Amino acid sequence: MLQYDLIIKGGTVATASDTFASDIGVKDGRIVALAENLEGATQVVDAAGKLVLPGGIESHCHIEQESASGGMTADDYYSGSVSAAFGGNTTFIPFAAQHRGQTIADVLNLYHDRAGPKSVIDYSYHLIVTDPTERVLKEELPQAFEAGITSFKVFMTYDKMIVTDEMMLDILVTAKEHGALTMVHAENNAMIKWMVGRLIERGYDAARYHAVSHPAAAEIEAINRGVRLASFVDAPLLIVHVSTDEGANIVARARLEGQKIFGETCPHYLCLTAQDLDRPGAEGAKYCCSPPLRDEATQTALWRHLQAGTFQLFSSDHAPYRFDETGKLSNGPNPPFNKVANGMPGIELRAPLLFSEGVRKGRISLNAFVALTSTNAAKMFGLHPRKGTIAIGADADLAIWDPDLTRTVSAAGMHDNMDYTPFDGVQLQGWPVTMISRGEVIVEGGELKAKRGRGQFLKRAPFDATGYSAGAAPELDPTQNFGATLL
Ligand code: DUC
Ligand code: ZN
Ligand code: ZN
Repeated sequence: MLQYDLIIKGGTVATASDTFASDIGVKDGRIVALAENLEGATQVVDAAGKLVLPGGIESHCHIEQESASGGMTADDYYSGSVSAAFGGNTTFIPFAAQHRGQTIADVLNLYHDRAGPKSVIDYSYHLIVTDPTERVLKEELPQAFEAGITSFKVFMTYDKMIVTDEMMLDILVTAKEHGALTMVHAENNAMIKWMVGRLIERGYDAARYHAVSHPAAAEIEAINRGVRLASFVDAPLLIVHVSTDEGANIVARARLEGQKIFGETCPHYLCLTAQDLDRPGAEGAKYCCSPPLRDEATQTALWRHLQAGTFQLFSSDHAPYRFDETGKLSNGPNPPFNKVANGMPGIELRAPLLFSEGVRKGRISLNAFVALTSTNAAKMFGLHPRKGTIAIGADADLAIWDPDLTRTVSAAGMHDNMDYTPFDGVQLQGWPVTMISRGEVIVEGGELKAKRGRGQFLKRAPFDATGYSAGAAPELDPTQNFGATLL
């Protein structure tokens, strides 16, 4: 009998810490051998001259999700997962969004029905919590955590989603008690509304004013407040889609103080600027996302923060709305910027952009690339060591990259359900060419080999807060507050 189901032969293996020449032996979907010259498999994949990396984990994307105003993303769990797979990913964690009045159980049932029959890669969800009632906090969220959904996002902006500071404190403490991780969209609602009001009233309604209406100061204020609130109660908090230098500085300082504060940034903040919004007609709408695109000085600063370790995660924030009446133009062919759906596609380009702009241009190491696109997400979201690494016992989730393959990005070359890509015409060097999920080849030779619905729901472990030394504020510490037990 042959010892292995699959051998990946002759590649250069890289993890978040090491790079070495090795074959990989796979049995029953898991890695069982790392050695030179393995023999004896039903199937052999030749990886000579290629890099063999842990499959990417895309931990921030919007798939088959209704926005608060009712619009549906263009990708469902089939097209979204296929596009993710072609972009080097074997796992993704989209959002399951609660709309006010919905129970968490109803939300999860809805998303299980959406994902289960369609996803070609393994998946979980982060909840989006917009209605943190007593029942949600005391019963419904703990049940979701128990079921392995151990992270959720809240919003400090948008009237239909915003949570107050008081609610944030309740939410953060609930998450901390149950080993869950809170994620936050940090922008100051009042500053944005005030800016939008003035701009529209004075006739500045073109897409380029979207960036003006979401000032850097609004993000900085909210990141600062979010970090203060989380640190006050000693709860973990992940600031998603950080788009400003000062916002990143706040994250970095909090981490230096030992706070459980984490940061994420996205390809568009490194590769595009607000100038991209300034296009003829309605074209600029393609580049409306929140937080908005900034400037070149910010790009440089965000690269520096990626290099310095401020950001643990590099995510696409894939939020696909087509450039037609189903998406960006749902409020007419020339909509004012405040009536344009927020978000851009990018799930297939997240890793290739970071590889080409980061690894190939010498800005980050190959191992940092693996950490930012896979390992750190596995650790933060309770999937490690099953996912996010190449080690004995881990799932055989592997991305075989051709580091020299050069391609020019086009919408037609993507596998999502979109009609544009904001990165059109960009030349990238280094692409994933073969994708393996639990030992099964799912992408090869430019073709999808995976069956619809083969992806599995992943029950995730609680958040691991080991190694963060700060405690709650003295006023919450019974040894310093005259004995009051408040947490
Ligand atoms: N936040 C996101 O994370 N994605 C799209 C829009 C938004 O507000
Ligand atoms: Zn957001
Ligand atoms: Zn998002």
